[in-house]
Amino acid sequence: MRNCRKIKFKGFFDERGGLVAIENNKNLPFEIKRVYYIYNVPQGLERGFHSHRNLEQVLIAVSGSVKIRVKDGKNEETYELKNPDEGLFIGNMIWREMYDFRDKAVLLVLANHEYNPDDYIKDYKEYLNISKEYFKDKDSLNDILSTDTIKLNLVDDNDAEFLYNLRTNKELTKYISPVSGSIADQIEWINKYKIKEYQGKEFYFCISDLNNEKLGFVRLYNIDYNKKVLTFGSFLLKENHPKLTALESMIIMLNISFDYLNMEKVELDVRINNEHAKHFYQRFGFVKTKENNIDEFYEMTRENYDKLYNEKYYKYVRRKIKWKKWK
Ligand code: T46
Repeated sequence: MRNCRKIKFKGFFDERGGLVAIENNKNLPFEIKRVYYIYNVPQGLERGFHSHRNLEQVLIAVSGSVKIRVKDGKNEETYELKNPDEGLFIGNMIWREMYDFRDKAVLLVLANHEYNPDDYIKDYKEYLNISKEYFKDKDSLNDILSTDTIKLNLVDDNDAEFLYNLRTNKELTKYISPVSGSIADQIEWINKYKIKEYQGKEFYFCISDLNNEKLGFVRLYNIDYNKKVLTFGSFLLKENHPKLTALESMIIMLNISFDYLNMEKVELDVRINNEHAKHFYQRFGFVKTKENNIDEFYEMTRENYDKLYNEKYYKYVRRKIKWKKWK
């Protein structure tokens, strides 16, 4: 489902009850400009039946429960909100219908804009036309993140268990920091990451094969749009992954960095004793720039990338996609 997802808030629970705190841009992807709530909805009545051109909101059932049917013009999904420590982020261009209000439901809504009646699209046919156009460009992101053998998807809650399994695997995490805690902690971590993703500060991908078997993860972070440099890392593949997975993932990451995010340089660091990774990056065309007692630092410039792409990488992905610029 595009532009819509559940958010889990951290709850503080003790014998006195629970407390959830929400702060702009911390555990909420935007700044709150308006708060409203819907309550006393007679049983069986439905509300909504519209989309917003620009407005983004988070809906929370602070009491009782409510179901939300959302549509993006192509997909449809139903979410049930019944816990005050979870919310539903609904971005712009999403059709919503709220129904089945139960148990004295109070639906709290946090919105990133003041009320504006012109922002509503209330006619479903009109919505379908506008949303089709709107999502056309956005879809290209997922369409091109694939080769003949793998595809990449931006990480979400459904990847938490796999992420947990890989990051608690001692062998695999010899050279990166392992995680402690539980799958629930990974979900919370992913939720925090999603805010950075929304702000264009970081992109974390789950790599899978074309049968949807998950193979690993890779991340672009420290994205600096002024200096046009970012860091590549958190590259983790499960044991016995197909032979070309690392190479193909790397090529897609560089394609995104240079041709979508418009970077001039991609940097990475690797533990000095991680011979396998060092060898891989060097063979791939990364150039070592410095080292300290713990890490070696490598970089790939745009010039180098363009050259290597045509000479070496092209045959693996067979196309270099010119992305629309992010910024
Ligand atoms: C949405 C869903 C989740 C205002 O005057 N100011 C406001 O900020 C809002 C939200 C509404 N109104 C007025 C406009 C209507 O005369 O309140 C009346 C009821 O609003 P509406 O029929 O739009 O309510 P819902 O439940 O169908 O939709 C509301 C929000 O409008 C909408 O943005 O996403 O909740």
